Amino acid sequence: MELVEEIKEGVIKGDLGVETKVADLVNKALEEKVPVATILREGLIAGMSVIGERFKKNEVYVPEVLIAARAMKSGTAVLKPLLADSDIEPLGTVVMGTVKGDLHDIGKNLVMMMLEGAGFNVIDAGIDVAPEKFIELAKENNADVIGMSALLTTTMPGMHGTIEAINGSELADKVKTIIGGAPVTQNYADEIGAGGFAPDAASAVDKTKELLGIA
Ligand code: B1M
Repeated sequence: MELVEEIKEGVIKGDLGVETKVADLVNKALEEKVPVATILREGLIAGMSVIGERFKKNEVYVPEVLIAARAMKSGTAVLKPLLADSDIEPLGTVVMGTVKGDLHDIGKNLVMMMLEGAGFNVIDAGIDVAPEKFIELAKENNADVIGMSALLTTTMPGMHGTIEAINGSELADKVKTIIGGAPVTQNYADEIGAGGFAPDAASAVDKTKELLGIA
């Protein structure tokens, strides 16, 4: 099998128990002068997007996604120093956090992994994130998108508060917003004026691309 295809398969299968397999394959590909962009796009990102599609269709579940993400990260860690010197631009920058008062982060982390896997630069704002912090991080990192997660009906209004704060700031025309989390719906997103809603981590990638006009 071609090396890049092996990297893709390595991400899909995950590196459970063979911690460094994908990293080794990436090193081998670099030795063989496979371009960094090819390794990233046709190997690591392609593998993660297969997992994303399977996750959307309930063919795989959270553990498989976590294992694939770990394999992908071991590969991107090898590429990271080279990416800075290459002309590969991230698809965009997303600041992602769980809204104020809410400490749930499993779903948020999955969304982040999928976005990273798709080629976005993702800034982790963490949990219990106040509107001002979302805005500060978005400014600092010149973000294109602010992503908010909420798992409690009582913290969902934090999304509204953050969107209002964004609309009242200099980011109003610059930053798109996307929201999600178990109690969140498209109706709620429409009600509070969010740019987009996604029901799961893989759809969050599709929606983020759509918001930024990326095919
Ligand atoms: Co809490 N909790 N919890 N909890 N917890 C829920 C959410 C709850 C439904 C349980 C229940 O009562 N049946 C309930 C909420 C009820 C409600 O408001 N409707 C609840 C409660 C009440 C609480 C506490 C208040 C309990 C207490 O202390 N009395 C407390 C609140 C603490 C706080 O946040 N202030 C609390 C605490 C906790 C733990 C700390 C113990 C733990 C969190 C650990 C952690 O996250 N590090 C926890 C957990 C684990 C859960 C359950 C069991 C699982 C949540 C989860 O991780 N799901 C949950 C019950 C349940 O859902 N079965 C529950 C898996 C995750 C992959 O799914 O986060 O939905 P999810 O993410 C999905 C999508 O929603 C989407 O993509 C993800 C992947 O597909 N998505 C996005 C998520 N964010 C997105 C953002 C996007 C797009 C898509 O764009 C930006």
